Amino acid sequence: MIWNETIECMEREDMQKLQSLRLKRVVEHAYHNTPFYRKKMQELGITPDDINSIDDIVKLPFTVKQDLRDNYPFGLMASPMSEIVRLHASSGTTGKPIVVGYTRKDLSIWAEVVSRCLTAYGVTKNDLVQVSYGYGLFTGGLGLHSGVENIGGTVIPMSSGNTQKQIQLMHDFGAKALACTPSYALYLAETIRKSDIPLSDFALKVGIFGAEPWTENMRKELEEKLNIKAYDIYGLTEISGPGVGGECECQNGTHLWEDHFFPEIIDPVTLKPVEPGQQGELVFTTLTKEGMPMIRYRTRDLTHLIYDKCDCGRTAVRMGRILGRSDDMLIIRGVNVFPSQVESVILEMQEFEPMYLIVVDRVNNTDTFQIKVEVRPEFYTDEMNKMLTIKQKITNRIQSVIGLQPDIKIVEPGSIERSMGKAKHVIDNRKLV
Ligand code: DLL
Repeated sequence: MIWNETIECMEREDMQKLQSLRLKRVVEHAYHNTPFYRKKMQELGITPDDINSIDDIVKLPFTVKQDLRDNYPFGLMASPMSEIVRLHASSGTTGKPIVVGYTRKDLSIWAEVVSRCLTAYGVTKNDLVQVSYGYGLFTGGLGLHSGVENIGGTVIPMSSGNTQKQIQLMHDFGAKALACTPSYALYLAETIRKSDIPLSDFALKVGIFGAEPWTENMRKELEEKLNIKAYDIYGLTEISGPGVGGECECQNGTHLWEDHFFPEIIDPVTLKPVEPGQQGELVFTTLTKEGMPMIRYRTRDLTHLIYDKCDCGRTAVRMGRILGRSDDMLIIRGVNVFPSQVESVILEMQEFEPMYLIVVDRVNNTDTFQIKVEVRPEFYTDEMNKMLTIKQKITNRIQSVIGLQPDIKIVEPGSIERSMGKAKHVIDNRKLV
């Protein structure tokens, strides 16, 4: 099923015409109503008259997270506060939070794009969806919530936390879909396994997972453990929230709703567009946002785009899995390490629980690279030899994938902290020095 066939399956030429028209309009809106954008465009010697087609987008300046911080709280709003009906914010790890504002129309477009995702996952008006993303300033809870209501489904607004109750209600109400971070889904799966309700008593069929990078191996794990189909949902606060893109039944790339959010991939060093299909940094321009338009916003997310028509019939561009954020990349002894690479190895080995924590430090001017992992109870033994063999196996595997020898620390099952939202997979003590 397709929620908005005209748009989701539009011929590329027609989509480009629509994008051109909308780009011109949003640039005019931003230029005339946001001093920040006007100044940046003036510095480059351009005006909205220079933007006549979507190809002209490369003439526009980039926007980065620091720009949102510098204009905290409302400096980037392009609509008067009397038109802003909702605020969301994201804190990140350092500095001031970033704040975004939505007009009524922005909220209805957000609900529309989430509806496209839900329909692509097979969720209909007859279904119950348990929303276990956090409600509040975080966009996850309320974003999914509006989408479910928009398609006429029944929303269970659980928010995150209170894991026992999550399971009880998911079971009693017969939720067909669960929306939460993949790491929280794992924790829920673990809790179900330990509970006295058998998995077969749940009506759950669909997982709507995002807000953090996750791997194909994690998908397999979640599908097996919860007996569901697990789908990706992507988004970020600056651009609206969840639903900037979502997977379809083919599970072969995340469709981006490019009539509202125009994606580009750039080389993060030269800032030039990469060759089609190449990996680089994802950049978005919001084509219809009124409250707080974003022009060429650098997401820091690393991925690639696929323009071929999908087997599902949609022509909407697809995005490959996000490898990670450029600011999540660790450089350990000169080697680039993404937590998702470590995750992928751990999840393909049956000896380990799908939990890990990377701890990096610097001792005598050399980086240390420790990975804490939990051995599954059925592999846990007092026999030193057997444990050493398992340890050697994972050490070799990680070394061959990453090119760096890790110091593996096997910890007791259950001892790595479980996450109810975005998981923390890295402790980098070097930054403290
Ligand atoms: O995480 C919005 C969201 C909520 C998306 C619920 C999906 C589901 P932020 O807190 O602003 O917004 O974080 C955005 O999270 O730039 C990515 O680095 C990461 N991210 C979000 N979705 C995915 C995903 C929400 N599906 C940042 N895969 C983004 C990988 C993701 N990373």
